[in-house]
Amino acid sequence: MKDKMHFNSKTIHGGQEPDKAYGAVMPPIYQTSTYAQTTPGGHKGFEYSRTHNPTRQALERSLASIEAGEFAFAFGSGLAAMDAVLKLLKPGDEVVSTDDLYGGSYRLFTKIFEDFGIRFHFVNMSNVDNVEAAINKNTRMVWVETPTNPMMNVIDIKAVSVLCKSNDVLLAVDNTFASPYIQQPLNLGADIVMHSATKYLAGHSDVILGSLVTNDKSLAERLGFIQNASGAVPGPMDSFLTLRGIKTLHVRMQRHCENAAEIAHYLKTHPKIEKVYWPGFEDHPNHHIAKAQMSDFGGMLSFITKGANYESSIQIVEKLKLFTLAESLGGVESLAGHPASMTHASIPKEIREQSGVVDALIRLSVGIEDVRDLIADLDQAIG
Ligand code: P1T
Repeated sequence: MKDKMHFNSKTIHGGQEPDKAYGAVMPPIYQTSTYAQTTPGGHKGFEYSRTHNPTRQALERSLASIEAGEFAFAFGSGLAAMDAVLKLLKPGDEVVSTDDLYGGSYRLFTKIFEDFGIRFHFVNMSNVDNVEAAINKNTRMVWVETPTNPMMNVIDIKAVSVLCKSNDVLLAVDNTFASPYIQQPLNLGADIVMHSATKYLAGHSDVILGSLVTNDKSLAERLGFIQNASGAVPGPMDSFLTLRGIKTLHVRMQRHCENAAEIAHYLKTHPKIEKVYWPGFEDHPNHHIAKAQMSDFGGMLSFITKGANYESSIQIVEKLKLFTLAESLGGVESLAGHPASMTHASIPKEIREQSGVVDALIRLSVGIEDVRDLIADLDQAIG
């Protein structure tokens, strides 16, 4: 029965059983580093919390269920999860990555892993031919972020996966912006799906956590080994909070999507707005792919006001009252950000501008407040 559940039941029940000790409906926060053994190796399945912890295990089972995967691993942050994926590689290996992606991901690739002899090619994946052109005999992995942060480009996961399979290349997808409510990359041919669970999965801006899910047993064995050997695991409290967040993912996402759609349309017809980046518009370059691979368009959007520059965009985000000026996204409260000086500041200006992350760009993470209040706030800030 539980195997056949629909998504909106999986968020609540997927992989979950009442706790074996006392029947607690929510898994207890097993705040322990170690477990008593009767004889060396004689234990109840847990020996040390870097390796396994019952609260983290409950979260990992939930993550596997909602991403339609078999094996899941939780990490201390989204970047720690990415770090584990990159440790599948060896010096000399090459990665083809989305050119428009979270600044911290770009920094991890270029400032850490390039020093270990891994080469990254950043390409515009809105056109899948660009991925094919960048693959060579050393390519081991394609890294896709879709929708992209912050330009909201949409990449055809299925088409990239066909390309990866024919070239014997791993496909990893950062599903943070969409969430599994909207898009399930493993079902579209990805080998690994990664999340900054800090965002929509946990959903309340109160935890930093990352996750990986795969259906491939040998990849799972290697990722599990890396998780334990490198040790970037989340604690039981953060695992508990993320698991609690997931239980309302579907109802939160529905409202995030509705509110973002309304705000996108409001901005598009606003006389002071130059451009709105949101995949739900029919004139979005990959709207047809978004419609095919996503069940809705998400809670994120970016925009530029007419004649805007660095200073005028900063003025707008400072004027907002209900939208909080902050890094991050995906929480119940609305956030506004200025990518050039905040989330994407670690990407050199000339490189970020090539993918559209100009000084005038403003990014919104639309929360689940009453949308009339959010529009009133934007109205007074844009003027
Ligand atoms: O912050 P952390 O949990 O380590 O996740 C990193 C990360 C990875 N992938 C994507 C698509 C992300 O957006 C992030 C984190 N992003 C922000 C903090 C932000 O404001 O964009």
